[in-house]
Amino acid sequence: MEKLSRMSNIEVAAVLYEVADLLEIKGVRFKPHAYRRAAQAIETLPEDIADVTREGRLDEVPGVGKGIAGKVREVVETGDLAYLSSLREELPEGVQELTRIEGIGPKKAIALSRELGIRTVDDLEAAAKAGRIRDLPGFGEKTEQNILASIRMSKTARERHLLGYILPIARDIERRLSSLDSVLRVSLAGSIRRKKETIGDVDILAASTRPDEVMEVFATLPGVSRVLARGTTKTSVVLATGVQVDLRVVEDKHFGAALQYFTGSKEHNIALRKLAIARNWRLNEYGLVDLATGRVVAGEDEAGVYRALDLPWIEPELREDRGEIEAARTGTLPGLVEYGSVRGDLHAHTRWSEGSHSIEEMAEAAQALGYEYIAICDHAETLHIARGLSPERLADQIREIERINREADGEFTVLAGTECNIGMDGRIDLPDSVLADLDVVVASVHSGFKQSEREMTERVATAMQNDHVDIIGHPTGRILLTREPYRIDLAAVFDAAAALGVLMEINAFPSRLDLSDVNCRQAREHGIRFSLGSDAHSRENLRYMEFGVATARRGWLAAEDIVNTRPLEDLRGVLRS
Ligand code: DGT
Ligand code: CA
Ligand code: CA
Ligand code: ZN
Repeated sequence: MEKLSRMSNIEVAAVLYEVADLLEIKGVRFKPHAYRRAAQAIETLPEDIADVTREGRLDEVPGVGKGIAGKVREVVETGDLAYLSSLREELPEGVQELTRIEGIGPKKAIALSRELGIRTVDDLEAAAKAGRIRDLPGFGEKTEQNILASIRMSKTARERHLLGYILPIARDIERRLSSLDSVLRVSLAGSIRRKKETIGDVDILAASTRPDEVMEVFATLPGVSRVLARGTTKTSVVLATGVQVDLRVVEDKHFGAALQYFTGSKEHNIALRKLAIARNWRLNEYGLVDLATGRVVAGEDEAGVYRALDLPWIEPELREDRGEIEAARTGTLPGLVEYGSVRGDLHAHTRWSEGSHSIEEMAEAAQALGYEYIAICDHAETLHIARGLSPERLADQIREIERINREADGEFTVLAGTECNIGMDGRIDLPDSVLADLDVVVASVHSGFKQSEREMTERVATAMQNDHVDIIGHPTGRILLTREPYRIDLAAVFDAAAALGVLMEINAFPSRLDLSDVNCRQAREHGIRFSLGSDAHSRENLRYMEFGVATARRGWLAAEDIVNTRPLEDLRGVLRS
């Protein structure tokens, strides 16, 4: 007898997340954190939360205490939570939606709702555009402008998704499809194959003689929440995470041409088509056809399409019409850094500051990834929100790292590092005597983003004057889909860094990817060398490195441009002593 409703782990977690948000809006302390922790645990639980609940094992789920366990049981059994409904009723209408806009806290949201009757982001945008917000006490003209800027960012955020979060999901679908007997070939296509930093939708291409069967499996995959359109050549679905996935099924003989076409970018395809037209050929998703004779020149495999146009195959990451076709034509395509060529991670956090795992756990995970070394770069003291280390604690950490290295006996090396903070005046928040004891010093800006371009440029340049600084961390401070880069004269920073031998980080954390692909390419022209860092806050995060490599590849970088593709001894030679 199945009495329980079948709430998925994600649905149960969503209820707890909303409770956390509402408690936070109300100004309740500690409880939001507890609800969020429980939601995270349930979201990533390998078992079905409904089973765990039924078997009375909720106390085994980390972060689920007695109080929250009762709530979880109610959600699982009834599909609802009375506590959540009452929280919703307590707040003026619209407050929850408004607080999703960066810069609008609970107080502002309540004022907007009460004073101006603003309930939705659309209301808010209209009011800001009409200049009706500036006169509210505590708002002003500048706030009104900031609100409009934040709304613009949040609109893009609703339409696009971070590569780092979507790629594993897309690969999972790819794997499920490739295991079908009816599928001959399958590949990701579109921006996700080009590894663009954000993804509008996921495109997948399959070759099959039985498209109906493939579409049936696809439309009923776990995680599909809505089928938008269903056909034999194209089916579009929306996943629970809100991302749209398009599957196209073609005949095997068209697979190469279709893969080329649906990988894009659109601009790359247009440039490529020009080469075909110049030969009186036609290039589309079915193939490359000689219009004079009707002969099919290519179409079965993708490299064949490029070969027929006298081009080498072009890596998907380069297909943005940024000169790659010209480079291919003249044999000057860069030899891109490979995904497997990183030998160590130069930016990882541990439990010593805001990370979740010990130094040893991080080292073991890094070794399991095939690395030779990892640099532990916890925050320094002034970053209080991240529980930064005092010079004394850092000295303790260095001793701990020395002990671990003695035990590892050369099999693997932990580098002692820091991610120190660049103060408003460019000063580093650790004394030189401490910096001198470290193998790797990453210096980053974490506050004061509103400085003028001149001040910020000066600030970073001052930091680089400190001989101990090896790397500038996440050099533009952007948070994808949330926060624009701070104003800074990158060309000036790159020139100074190249002269001083300071490295620029490519921070691989999915929401950062900083430097960006375009900035990497620009930096390289200024003679910059790069370091790749995952900015991992847990063992699992070390896998983010892939997105940093993708960014480097999209920035036309080779292995030689990136210092942590080198063996440890070489790397030590590159870091400033
Ligand atoms: P996205 O989804 O916004 O991150 O970017 P894409 O590049 O994945 O774009 P999407 O999903 O609209 O289309 C996938 C690919 O299909 C695109 O990269 C190139 C190809 N494509 C789509 N529409 C057109 C078109 O009108 N002309 C050409 N030449 N190619 C197109
Ligand atoms: Ca797409
Ligand atoms: Ca698409
Ligand atoms: Zn940082």
